[in-house]
Amino acid sequence: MHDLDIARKSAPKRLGKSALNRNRRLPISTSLSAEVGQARLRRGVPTDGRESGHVSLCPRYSAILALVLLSLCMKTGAASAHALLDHADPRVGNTVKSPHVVSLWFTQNLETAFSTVEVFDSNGARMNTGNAAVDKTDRKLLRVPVKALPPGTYTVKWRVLSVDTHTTEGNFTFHVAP
Ligand SMILES: [Cu+2]
Repeated sequence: MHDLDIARKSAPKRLGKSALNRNRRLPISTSLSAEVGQARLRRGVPTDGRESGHVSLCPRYSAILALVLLSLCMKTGAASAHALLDHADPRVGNTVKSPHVVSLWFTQNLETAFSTVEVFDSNGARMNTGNAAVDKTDRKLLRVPVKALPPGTYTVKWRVLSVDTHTTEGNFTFHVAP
């Protein structure tokens, strides 16, 4: 599911600037050859000044490449969790006063355009007044405004696209106290 190829193809389009910078290093990490070091030299990437021979650069690049590979493995491992619901407000299963907004926190950053939350009453009537939006500063947070909710049980259905391009969905209920 989480091969590096997918991450490499999709990440630069979807991730922020810092992630882009990280991903520029990806081709190097996937090719453990001295030619890569030479390519970097030709492109004017700063070196330690020992331009005269790539042989002396190899151990240095090998160490860097090993670190990049290691961090990639760790990133990929974390990504395999997909975006799952971490917690919500109102809390899952809790009884609360009528909220104005339902907030859901996920385990991964979300893609705004493809992440939805809908709130239904026990008759299946839609109670959210607009579309869910990912918070601008916390992309793990998805919020949806709701009508004034009479006492009862409400079902929250969510479907999210995380930045690792995987879609997950789920639902939970909360209660509004009489
Ligand atoms: Cu995933």
